[in-house]
Amino acid sequence: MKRVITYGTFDLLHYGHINLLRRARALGDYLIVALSTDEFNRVQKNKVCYFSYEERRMLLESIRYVDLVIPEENWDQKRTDVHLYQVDTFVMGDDWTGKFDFLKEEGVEVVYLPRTPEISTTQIKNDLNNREM
Ligand code: C2G
Repeated sequence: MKRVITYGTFDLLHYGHINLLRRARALGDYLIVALSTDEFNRVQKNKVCYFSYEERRMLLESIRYVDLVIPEENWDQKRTDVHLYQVDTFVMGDDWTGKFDFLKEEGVEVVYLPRTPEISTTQIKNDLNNREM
């Protein structure tokens, strides 16, 4: 059983997120998503989410590619998470290329996948705001 993990906020879930989750799951047999908590988003990621952690968790758990959702509470838990959850492969979008290579020291394969270029949560918010004007 090859176990894959990825991390993120996944607010206003969109097809770019789904493209990432689908490809991450295809790298193994089991996909864990570490979902940024509201506190982590607000205090350390400077992100204000439209959906709460519980709402974002429910959405992620309804996706066929996702097997388990766990909380991401800080930047530093990855090194322990990969052992706690017996992870073989760590996956992130390529906007993070290089940032998590240290996980190779923990015996984990690190994969950065191309982002879906034309969509983002920020883009959605901006487009909706512009339409209202
Ligand atoms: N993503 C993507 N294509 C997009 C938008 C997002 O492939 N158009 C990917 C990102 O690269 C990331 C994942 O979807 O791998 C989740 O995106 P975010 O919710 O924006 O995650 P982020 O804020 O980058 O949090 O500790 C790591 C952080 O929690 C990552």
